[in-house]
Amino acid sequence: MSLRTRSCLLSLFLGVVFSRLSLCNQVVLLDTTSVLGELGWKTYPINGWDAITVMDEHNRPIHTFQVCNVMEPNQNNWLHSNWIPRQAAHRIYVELRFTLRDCNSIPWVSGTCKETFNLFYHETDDAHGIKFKPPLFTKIDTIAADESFTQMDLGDRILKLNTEVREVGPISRKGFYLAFQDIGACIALVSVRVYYKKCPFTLINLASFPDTVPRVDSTSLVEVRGACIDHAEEKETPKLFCGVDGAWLVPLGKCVCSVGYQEVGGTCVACRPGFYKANPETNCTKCPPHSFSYGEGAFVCRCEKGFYRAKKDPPTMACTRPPSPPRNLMFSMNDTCLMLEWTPPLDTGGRRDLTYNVLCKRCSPEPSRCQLCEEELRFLPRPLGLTNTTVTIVDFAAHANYTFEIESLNGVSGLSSFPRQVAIITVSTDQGGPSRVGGLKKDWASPSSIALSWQQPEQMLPVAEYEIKYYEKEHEQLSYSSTRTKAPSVIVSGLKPATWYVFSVRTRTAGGHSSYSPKFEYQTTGDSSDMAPDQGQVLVIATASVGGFTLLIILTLFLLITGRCQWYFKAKMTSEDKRRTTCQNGHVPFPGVKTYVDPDTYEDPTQAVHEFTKEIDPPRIRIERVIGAGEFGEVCSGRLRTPGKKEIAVAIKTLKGGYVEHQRRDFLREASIMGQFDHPNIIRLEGVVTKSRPVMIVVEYMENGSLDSFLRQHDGHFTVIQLVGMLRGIASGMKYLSDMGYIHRDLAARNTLVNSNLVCKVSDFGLSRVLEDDPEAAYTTTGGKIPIRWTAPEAIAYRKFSSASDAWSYGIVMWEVMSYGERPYWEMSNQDVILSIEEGYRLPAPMGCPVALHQLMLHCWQKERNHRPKFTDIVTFLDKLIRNPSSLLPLVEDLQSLPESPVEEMDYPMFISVGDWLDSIKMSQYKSSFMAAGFNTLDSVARMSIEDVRRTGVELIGHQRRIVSCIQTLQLQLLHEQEKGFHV
Ligand code: ACK
Repeated sequence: MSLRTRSCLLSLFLGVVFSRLSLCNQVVLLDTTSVLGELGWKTYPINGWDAITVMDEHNRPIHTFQVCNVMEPNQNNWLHSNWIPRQAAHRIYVELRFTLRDCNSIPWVSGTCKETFNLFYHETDDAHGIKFKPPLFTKIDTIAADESFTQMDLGDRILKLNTEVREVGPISRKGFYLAFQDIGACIALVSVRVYYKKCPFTLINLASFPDTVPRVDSTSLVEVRGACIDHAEEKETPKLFCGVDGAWLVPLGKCVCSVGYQEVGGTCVACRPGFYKANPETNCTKCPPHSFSYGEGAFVCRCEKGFYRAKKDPPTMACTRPPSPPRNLMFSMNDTCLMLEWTPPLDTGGRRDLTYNVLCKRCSPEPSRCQLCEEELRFLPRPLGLTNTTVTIVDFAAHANYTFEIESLNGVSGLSSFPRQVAIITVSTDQGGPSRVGGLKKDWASPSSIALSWQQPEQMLPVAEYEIKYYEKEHEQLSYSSTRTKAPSVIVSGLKPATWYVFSVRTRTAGGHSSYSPKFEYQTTGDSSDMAPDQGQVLVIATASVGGFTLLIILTLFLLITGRCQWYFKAKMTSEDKRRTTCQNGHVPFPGVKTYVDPDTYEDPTQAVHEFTKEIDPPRIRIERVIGAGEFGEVCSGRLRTPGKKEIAVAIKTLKGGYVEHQRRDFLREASIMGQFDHPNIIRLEGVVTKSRPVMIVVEYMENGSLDSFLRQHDGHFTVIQLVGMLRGIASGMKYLSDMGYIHRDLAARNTLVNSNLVCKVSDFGLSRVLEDDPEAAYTTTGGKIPIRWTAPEAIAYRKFSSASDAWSYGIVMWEVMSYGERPYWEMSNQDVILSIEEGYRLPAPMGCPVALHQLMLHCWQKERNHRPKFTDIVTFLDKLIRNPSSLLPLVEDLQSLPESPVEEMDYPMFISVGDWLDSIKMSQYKSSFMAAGFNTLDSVARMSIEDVRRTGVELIGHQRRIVSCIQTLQLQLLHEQEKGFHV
């Protein structure tokens, strides 16, 4: 764009009528002041007009024409220009600058003196000169001076310069001549400028409008359509109107910068890398999460690897990925319905359009013989595209094993080549879900309450709670009430006197609900109450069993620790010993239980690898990313395809190149060991790659990685029951290993892996002999490398490793779990740890640790290894705690703050006020909150639910637990008082 055009543009302002225009809207056809050479204009007659050229201060010629024949009559002096091309003009403007002498100022002039001159023009296509004839010319106007001068004094040159402009048009020939007729005036024509007007090139609303010549007809405008500038597009047709005086009028419509570009100072500039513009009407914006743009001018950002955009996703949306699998898949079943329930995936992939598909396989005992079974079953509401986290299945066959895979999907699942992840559950229709409760019996009854108890069902999964349904026998059809308890007993209160009630109970476990027990009918006593003869006794037992149950456990453990109960374990061991037979390693396995074979006993270790592992064809493995580093090489995550089976997620340990033979042997040793195990709490070996490079060990993938870092990342996130559940899993895995005769030697939270369902699995077997890899392992004085903080004293001192030393390590793992990954013995040096253990010091209970668990830890850390619990005892003990969660309520810190003789103290005396009661349970700080919430009588407190406790403002979980457990005792006491009252 020329400088001139730009300056014109500056003077043009959007949306207004451009009244004050500079010269930029004029196209000059002739300007005598800029002609450097001869003008070559002609005069008639010769002695009429004089052409006088003077030089200005820049030495440029000023062409003037003068005439002053005022004394002589009948003057007719003509001056005519050269041929002036019209160019695009339809209407031309002639600007004359001249001086004209006042006749009065000239002495002696007669009436011949004039003060005007005439302006003429002649249109012609012929540019080659004309033979001058006045009649050829058409008069434009008579020109008079606005100012005339009285004296032409060349000394001080007082010139009064007149400027007159005349309009001529329409003109249509290729050019024209101008002529000036003097009829007796005294004139000096100083300059002649001929021009036409145009609306100049301009940029408005990102559109360019070319130079436009206005219409001759002054009443109509020229409509001009603009062209969008580079990288812009029409939003609405851009238009301007060119007015007759060269002014642009009325801008309409506009262009906008195209996608990938944004407007900066009237031009369209490309979006920078990392930015994009998908819509012409917006500005460049930063790429949404999980997407990027490398180049300039991006109109969309590309998704990062592993992330996708569904067809209907707008480019403004973050890229998303398929969801992780559903969690906590559970089932419950009755005779006709099987209900699957799960919780949504941890990772929804960043989308809300989550759905679930249920796939059913029916498997015969031979695992490879599975067939799809969706067709056979009826799914309510349907098997695919579920939006709720539950599905009911009917029409299933009895005595069948169904495996259900629940897959989470979202809008990008179909775009990912990554195999879908599923949660799997196997349901045996023989099993009927959790076992039903049987033997519901009445312990006692009062006019308003009935106490019931029942047998705990024998089953694999611990009972989370019991639900008791009851209704008045007479009003069966109307409604029923229900209550829940964690213990296998309940006091149902608020009943009518002398009324028959129908009760049934069901259990809830991680596997879902059982069906209800058969119905039992019991009656409340009449108002004049005749309590059962043994009622008093029952009450005492009930009080003791609720209030003091935990303490009984603690007491038992205490006796065990002090050796008083050793007979129990010894007796057990003796009977077990009898059932065992000796095998290699001095291990005593159960008959019929597979025994671990040490690969080192093979002359050729490769033989052990062949025997205990499966060789995997490398193309079946897809390595996806590195997740860590092992001693032998990287640990990666990836996928394993097995013909006829679903792809599964795996972890792949690799042996780095350049290894020597003994390193390869040590690396594969872990696989030979792992391949012998098959237990849900032991990491499962999928296979090995030994026949090609790199050598690999492929194991099941554990989504949450190692337990220690997982706990540290989720400090305080889990309930005690969840933590105990994890510990139970580890104990169960260890029981399996010890039953197999395998000694781990490096059991620690860092060597335990956690999957997405919080299932913990014992891992790291290869190093059970050398421990080279464990960063915690330190050299002992006897030369071995040992993880001091986790290892039993006899193993540190004289390398006496056994399942009992594994039990010591298990106690440390318990401590790690309950402290959410704290480092055992904190920053104490290894040497100090050894010395303090020798002196009898043991790790104290972590904060919030139930007494029962710390006692178990202490039990595992007995100096005398034969006094430590066996893993089978640990599993049984933890199962009991899980079945009786109230036994986990007393925390070590609670006990420490209570006076001695806990059993008696837990049996509270009868209080007069709520304040006294809160004082007695060391919760005085909540007195005013209880009062404010209206809980100002002991009766009302006894009816408080956990929600009520929270609502009163008790926020600390430990305090909530304490108050709720004390409310249970209070209820019993009040009941007891009430019953005593009946006797009075
Ligand atoms: O704590 P992490 O995430 O869990 O980092 C370590 C890393 O590899 C080096 O050992 C992780 N890892 C090992 N085995 C597995 C597995 N089977 N599944 C998932 N992660 C694993 C471990």
